[in-house]
Amino acid sequence: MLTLHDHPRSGNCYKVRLFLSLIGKDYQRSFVDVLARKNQTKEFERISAFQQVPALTDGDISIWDSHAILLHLAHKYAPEWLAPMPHLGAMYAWISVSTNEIANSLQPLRLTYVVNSAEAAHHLGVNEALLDVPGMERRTERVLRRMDKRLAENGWLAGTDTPTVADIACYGYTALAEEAAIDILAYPAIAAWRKRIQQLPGYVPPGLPVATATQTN
Ligand SMILES: N[C@@H](CCC(=O)N[C@@H](CS)C(=O)NCC(=O)O)C(=O)O
Repeated sequence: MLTLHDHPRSGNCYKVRLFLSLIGKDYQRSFVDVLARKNQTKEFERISAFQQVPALTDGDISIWDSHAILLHLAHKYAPEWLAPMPHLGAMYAWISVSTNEIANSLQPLRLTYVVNSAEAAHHLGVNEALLDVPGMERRTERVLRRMDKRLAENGWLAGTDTPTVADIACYGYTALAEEAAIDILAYPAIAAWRKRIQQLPGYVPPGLPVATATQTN
């Protein structure tokens, strides 16, 4: 049985919950209350080197980082979600957009709306006075414009006929854009792509009642 170390408000965890559901893989959920800093234990560090969620336990293997988990799951259980040549490079490039451009713009911007600025600064590892919200807004607009341009030309980010793990990686926080006060209708190709993802068999929306989770840390 797979175990997902999870937090219901985390967009990174949502990527993994969504993908597990899309590929029809059963798993159990272990709630790690990162907002209450219950992740800062030696026990959790053995599973997740940076003590962050998501982390996945698959038999003897522990994997941390949403993108590493998506790739592990696709390679092991759902290879149809990996782009073939000549689209493989584009798949990795868009996964990289999720790990860098989105993780440094929309993801922290949304965090500043979801928790107070002192908490956001703590989780981002910066002094509260240095929390650069206008910079996050500028970077968010830039990455969404680029994604919109790509998706106006291709139905899926890797340029394939069917979605790949790159779409799930980039969807995680794009699905939560409204929580960062973004009007997604300003990006019509992204809005249409979000609808296509929402129509995939097995789709689950972001967010979970905390009560459905089991606290283990
Ligand atoms: N690169 C990682 C980032 C994971 C991450 O930022 N996790 C956040 C929740 S979304 C976390 O666990 N924060 C708690 C902490 O860093 O103490 C991924 O893509 O999964």
